[in-house]
Amino acid sequence: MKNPAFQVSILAGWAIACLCAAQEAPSPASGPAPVPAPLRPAFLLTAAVHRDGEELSGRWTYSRDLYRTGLTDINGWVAKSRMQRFRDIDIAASERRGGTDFFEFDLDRGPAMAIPGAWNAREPELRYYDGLIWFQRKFNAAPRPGRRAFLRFEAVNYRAWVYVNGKEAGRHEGGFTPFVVEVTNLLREGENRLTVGADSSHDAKSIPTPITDWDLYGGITRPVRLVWTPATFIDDATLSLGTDGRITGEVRLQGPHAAKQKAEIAIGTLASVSAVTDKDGRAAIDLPAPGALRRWTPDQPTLYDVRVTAAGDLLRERMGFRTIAVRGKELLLNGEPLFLRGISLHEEEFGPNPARDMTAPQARALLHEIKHGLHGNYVRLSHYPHSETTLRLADEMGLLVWSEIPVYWTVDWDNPAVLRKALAMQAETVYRDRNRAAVILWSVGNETPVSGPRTRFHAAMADNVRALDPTRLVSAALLVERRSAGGKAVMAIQDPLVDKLDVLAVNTYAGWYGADTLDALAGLDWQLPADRPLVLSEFGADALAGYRSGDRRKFTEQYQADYYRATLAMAGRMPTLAGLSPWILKDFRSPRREHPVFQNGWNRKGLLSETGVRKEAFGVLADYYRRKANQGGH
Ligand code: GCB
Repeated sequence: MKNPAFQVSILAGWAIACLCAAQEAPSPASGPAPVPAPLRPAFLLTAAVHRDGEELSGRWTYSRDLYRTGLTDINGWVAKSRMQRFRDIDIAASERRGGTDFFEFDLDRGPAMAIPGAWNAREPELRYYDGLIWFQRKFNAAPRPGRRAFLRFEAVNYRAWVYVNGKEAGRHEGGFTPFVVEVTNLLREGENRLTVGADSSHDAKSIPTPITDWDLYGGITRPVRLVWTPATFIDDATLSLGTDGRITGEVRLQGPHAAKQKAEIAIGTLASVSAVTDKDGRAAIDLPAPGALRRWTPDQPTLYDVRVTAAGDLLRERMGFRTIAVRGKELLLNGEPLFLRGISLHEEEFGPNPARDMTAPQARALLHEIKHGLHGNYVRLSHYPHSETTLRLADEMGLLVWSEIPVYWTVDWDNPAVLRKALAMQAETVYRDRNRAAVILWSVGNETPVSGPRTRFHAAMADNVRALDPTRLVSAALLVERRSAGGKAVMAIQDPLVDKLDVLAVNTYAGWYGADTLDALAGLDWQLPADRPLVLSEFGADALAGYRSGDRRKFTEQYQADYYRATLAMAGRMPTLAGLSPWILKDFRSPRREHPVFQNGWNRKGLLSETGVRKEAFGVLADYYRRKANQGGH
């Protein structure tokens, strides 16, 4: 019973659905990429954790759907299986009637798993499941007169279909960014049925493609929250400190009475200001930074309670205020030189079976190792937006952040629809995190081989992110080219994208991949643009914790430690070096890494094993950062 015409219409419908989350952006023509209009999701619900609502975490029942039946029996074409998600079957009543109704995918009686979290870690039989699973959670609610109800998903990897009481509420594509669907008119008194299809499969047009170096991690990986608002509500509020000493930002209302409302903003007890919304419900904020304002720094990460009131609604945030800028080859935090003592991090908690369930204690433990174990002040959150919990903790604990979306290795550079996806992901990330003082760098890509279409794609991303947020710096983790000149090995950045970047960043693995020995690193000559700061966004070598030999054998702890010594010595000869984020804090799951003795499904470049055991190289980097920190500055 295959119906090809119908399948095409589903795909077309999907493409439309992805785009309706954001306004259309122009696609790159040949020649220089145009500056696209900033994209804005329909609803943001900024600071959702502080809003009136209910977490829908807990046990959700589920049903695997390897043949994607739930996506092929819509629009009137009836497959043999009966999906519950749009039929809203009362199974208990059916049973009372004698159990004669036919249906499959019985989500009421299916197995259950803890949500949030990736299914791959929940059941052994789902370890390498890559496809569609339907989840169901029932909750009690009652429509509230004059109030609106929303479901906010912090992340579903990679695509999501959301149904409430059998009716579609929304769809989303992108595994690491939040989305909001309004359910005011779908809720009923009493028990409500929420059904979510989560599809982990990636393809040539997804971001990322299936070619990565991290685990599949499918599912509802971050919290889901039911949020209640007044009919007219504050959807978003943002503030930031500029290098001109002023705090600027905006408040956005949504709803029938969003225009001509007085919005009042208070920054702790230091300052308050008011502004009136325009016809679109937007009020611009501009005030001089109060004299007593304490600047946010990694050493003193001061956060203020920010309260925004308008139209009877209240939005609460915790915000820090700092400036970030570049002066020649220097990075400046609050006008003072900054060296980024960092490390890269995947979103994986400690333990032998991570589920990407980033609770506050889990995130705190990881960030604590960076801040207090390594003496760091910076973390590269690779290769996708990490959980909001992690970002809020970085603000609170004082760790600067590099943020990126998974435009990684390759994507379909020539495809305007893929570019629109990337721009929408960027927008979702920026709107989510722009109130985090910790975030200083937006990266537009990781290790993408240079070509015309690729550079135009990244250039459009760089323009987009600047338009969305002019207050932060733009970077990308670039590939470095190794050449021979006059018998010497020369490392150089040959990439036209540098013109679009404030901060240059390169990943270098000389001494691990490739032919260079560790001793050769001392002779590598780096040719770098002199006018911009450079960050080594990655370098690293695998080591199996506890594996030692008397020599420099690969995969030993000594090799990794010597690799760090040699690379840090090389870095010391780079005149524009402004920071480091070696690869990586801890071992992480990757189906790409199948060495049967040393890896077994884990990338072993961690300075910590998967359970948190420190390898020798941890001490090498910690000593280096301790000395750097003692030299003063941030
Ligand atoms: C890289 C990638 C990172 C990999 C790493 C490796 O350059 O950016 O995602 O995991 O190398 O271990 O090779």
